[in-house]
Formats: sequence, C-alpha cells, structure tokens
Amino acid sequence: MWGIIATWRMAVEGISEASELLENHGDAGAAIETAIRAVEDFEYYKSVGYGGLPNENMEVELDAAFMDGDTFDIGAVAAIKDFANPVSIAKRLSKEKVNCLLVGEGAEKFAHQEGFERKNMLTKRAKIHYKNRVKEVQNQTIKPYAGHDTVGMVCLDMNGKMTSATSTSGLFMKKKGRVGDSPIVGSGFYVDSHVGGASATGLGEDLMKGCISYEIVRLMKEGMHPQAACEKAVNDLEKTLIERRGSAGDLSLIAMNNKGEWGVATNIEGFSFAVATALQKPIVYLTKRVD
Ligand code: SD4
Repeated sequence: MWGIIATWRMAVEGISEASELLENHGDAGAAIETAIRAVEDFEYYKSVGYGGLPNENMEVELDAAFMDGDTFDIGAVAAIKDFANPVSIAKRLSKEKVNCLLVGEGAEKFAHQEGFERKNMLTKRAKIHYKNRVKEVQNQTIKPYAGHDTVGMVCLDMNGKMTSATSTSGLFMKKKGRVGDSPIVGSGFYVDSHVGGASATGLGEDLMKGCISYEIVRLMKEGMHPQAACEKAVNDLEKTLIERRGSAGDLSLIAMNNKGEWGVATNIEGFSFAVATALQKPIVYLTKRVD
C-alpha cells in the first residue's frame, strides 16, 4: 500500500507527481519533498513558497518542516527569507543531531552553506496583494490576517515508511519574526510509521494550543480510525478554546494511518484537500464543518 494526503486543492499537482514515485516504489521522504516543492515553486499559490504572502514589512518570511516517521528525524526552518524551497532545507536539517530547527538569519546562513538555491520570493503579484490589503485594512473592511493557507502532507510508501511535511508563508501581514504552527512538531505536523501521521492548517496560534497533530496520532495509536481521530481532535480543541477563551480560530486537519486509511476534519465552512493512494487516483475533495 502507499498513500499521500494534503491540505488544500493547491496540492493536487504535487500529489500527482508524488503518486508516480510512490507507485514505482519511491521513498516517502523523496515523494513528500517532491510534492511540497511543486507547491512552493508555483507562483500563483499565494501562501506557500514563491509568491507567498508578505509580512507587515512586505517581506516573504517562510516556515517549513519535515519529519521521518521511521527514525523520528525532524527538521524545520522558520521566518526564512530568500530561499526557493524551505521544505528541502528542513529535510536536510532533519539529518542533523542538533540544531534541527533554525530561524531567520541562522536558517539562511545554513541554507547558503549547504548550497540551497537563493531566490527573491516576493513577486509583483504579492506586492499588489499586499498594497490592496493595506488599503482594505485602513478602510476597516477586512482583518489583516484573513486568507492564508498552508500545505501540509502525510505520506506512506510501499515499505511502510511514513513522513510528514509542511510549508507556508503563514499569516498575511504577520509581524516580522512571527512563527506559526507549521514548523512546530506536534502542532503543524507529526508522524510515526508504526501508527500514522497528521498535519494542520488554520490559525497557528490556536492549532498550537492543542498540539493537535500529535493528539491525532495519539488517538490513532489508541485504535481510532483517522477520520474519527481528526473529528475528535478538532471538536475537542474547538470546544476547549471556546469554553476557556470565548472563541476558536480556523482548525483544519488531515491524517493517514500506516494502512493508508485517511481522515479529515475542519471547523470552517469549506476546506479542500487532495489525496491519492494505491487504490485511488489523485483527487480533490471539499469538506465542511459537521456539528
Ligand atoms: C500559520 N497555520 O502560520 C499557518 C497558516 C495556515 O491556513 O495554515 N493557514 O498559522
């Protein structure tokens, strides 16, 4: 069996590329990296990689992570600027024994030393989008942070190895140096090849409060199907946040277990995701909150 599941429709081309690798006995590490790079490289996906959403200073600062579910190798970068493929830098960092999560200039220095491709990630389109948002915010018609998506994936290869990875520009107009859930293990992603993996998208500040990707893997380890685990984790976190804080941000999750069974849950009205398995060609679904 093999399988790969990802947040948002934007992942479907990447998932298709990864499917071919997985079908030909490719490794879950290489397949997930290929899939995420496809999203990072595509200029018109406006919240990941090239063309990503700028921060308050109109700079594109990116977060990304990679985890190997066999070895528990974890690597991540946060608030990194001017490098083309943050997920590949994160994957490279996962091979280090120490210094596996690097931020800002430190991450850039490492990437430069390791020969990763430098690139100005701020596009003309992103600049226009930023300037329009500044106007909208000034006119008070819209919140600065609305409209952002993260690509998060879980992958299973034919040898039973599982991986998880994320990549994002985070919240639109975020403060310089702000880090979301996506590069934080257990929050934006988690995977254990003996059980399964999960990944999150939505309001990082709230997703982190539930260590929600870890929570889903923990529920699957207790025997829950990925669908039940996602639903329980999202519902429980939303309920807790509302009880204790009065509101909950957007929470959307995907998961896959080590049999290739998958699940999703969300507390928003429309959440798209892409999935492919040995039994199912790449397909995009739209799901919504269930009360
Ligand atoms: C973050 N969770 O930086 C990311 C953003 C995201 O849908 O997933 N948006 O908080």
